[in-house]
Amino acid sequence: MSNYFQKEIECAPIEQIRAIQNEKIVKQVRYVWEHVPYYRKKMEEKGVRPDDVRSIEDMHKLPFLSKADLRKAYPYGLLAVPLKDCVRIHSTSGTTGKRVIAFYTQADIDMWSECCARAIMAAGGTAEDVCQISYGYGLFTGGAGLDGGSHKVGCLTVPASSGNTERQIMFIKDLNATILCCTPSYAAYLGESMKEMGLGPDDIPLKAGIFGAEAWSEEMRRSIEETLGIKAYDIYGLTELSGPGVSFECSEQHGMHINEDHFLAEIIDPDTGEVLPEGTQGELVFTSLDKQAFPLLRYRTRDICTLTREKCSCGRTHVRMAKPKGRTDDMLIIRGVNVFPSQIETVLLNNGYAANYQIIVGRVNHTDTFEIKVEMTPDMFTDNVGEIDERRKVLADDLKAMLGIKAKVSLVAPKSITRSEGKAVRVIDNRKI
Ligand code: DLL
Repeated sequence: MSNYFQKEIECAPIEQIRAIQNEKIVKQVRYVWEHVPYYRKKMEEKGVRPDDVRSIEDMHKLPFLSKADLRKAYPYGLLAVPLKDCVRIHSTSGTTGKRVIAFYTQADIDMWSECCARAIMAAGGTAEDVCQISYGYGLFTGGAGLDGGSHKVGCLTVPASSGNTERQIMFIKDLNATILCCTPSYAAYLGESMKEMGLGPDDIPLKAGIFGAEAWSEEMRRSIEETLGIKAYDIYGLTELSGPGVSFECSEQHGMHINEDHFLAEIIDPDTGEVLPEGTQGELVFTSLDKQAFPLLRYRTRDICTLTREKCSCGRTHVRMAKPKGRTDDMLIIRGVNVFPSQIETVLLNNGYAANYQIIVGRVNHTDTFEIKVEMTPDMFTDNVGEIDERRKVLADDLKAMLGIKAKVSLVAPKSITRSEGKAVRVIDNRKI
């Protein structure tokens, strides 16, 4: 059985993809110039006109858009169609400053659903499947995006949304859910709760999970796959570009194929803005090639990753992005050293811990303090203080080897760190800088 939603595009020769992109970019740049005065002004400031962009080779001439631009233009400044042509908005959970609001026409929603349908089929989904969507529904794009994809594939869609963990498990069992969509941290929590209820992987019908919206490591993938008895697929996206489904993993589980007929990716040096060659790590920049309501050209995602065009044995030809390593704004600079939460997660999982941890950063006498609170698993938990301290020392050493700086490590009781039903909150930065 085919696991492509649109094989002719997903597996098209690269020349054909390039031709599609070249045709679309010329149109899209002119469209934005004519309909988005905010971006037109940026182009004028840079001395670029639509005629200067004849193919994707000319992308570098265009100005970048950043989250700051989106905030400045809030709420309607980047809208390219009359409001009466929009049918939906979604919004980021933005913890700082103004939220970003993205607008969609019906055509934008259809394109987005197709991207998510490609992701579901790549994970083995068919019309025979029951797809339980446990991403939040509402302003967050996770629920609505995968819901649209699930309908396109023809799965029986269970719009469970997030929360109410016992009910989630009951639905999985009673409705024979075969595909689960949620954040990886919530998938891990569901697994943990299942164990507590005395349920193992053989007691549930799930075969695949489509997990994204936050960074997660290979170790976390293996742990979830084992607990739930599934194959776990990564999915990436962001509200500004539509939501989940900008890219997705195939059965190779080796990078996420970017839906290149809709989204053009570049990697840049985050400091200089210079475009970097394939394979080099840098900041991911996206251009939406055919969005109508909220078209973004050269949007800086702040996600750090690499791209590869190496042949993929699944047959898809679209460029793959590595799991984002973190975000430029997630990256903590502690005593001058760059620290990514994902590095800590890798060490924890390699040492047999679950990924339940919190990073607490502060500043005392102009020096950064750095604490990592880590939950023990129930089988590690003991009242033997010496044993716990021994364990703590081993972990502290491994963390220091990975991060290059020393952290105060404390081991805490199972379940004492608050669980998230959506994206996990890992970092508490108390420094006032
Ligand atoms: O998180 C959209 C989404 C929903 C993606 C469900 C996948 C599944 P935002 O809330 O706007 O949108 O957050 C976007 O989340 O720039 C990344 O930093 C991060 N992110 C999303 N997917 C992944 C992933 C949704 N698979 C921001 N791995 C992005 C790592 C991810 N980070």
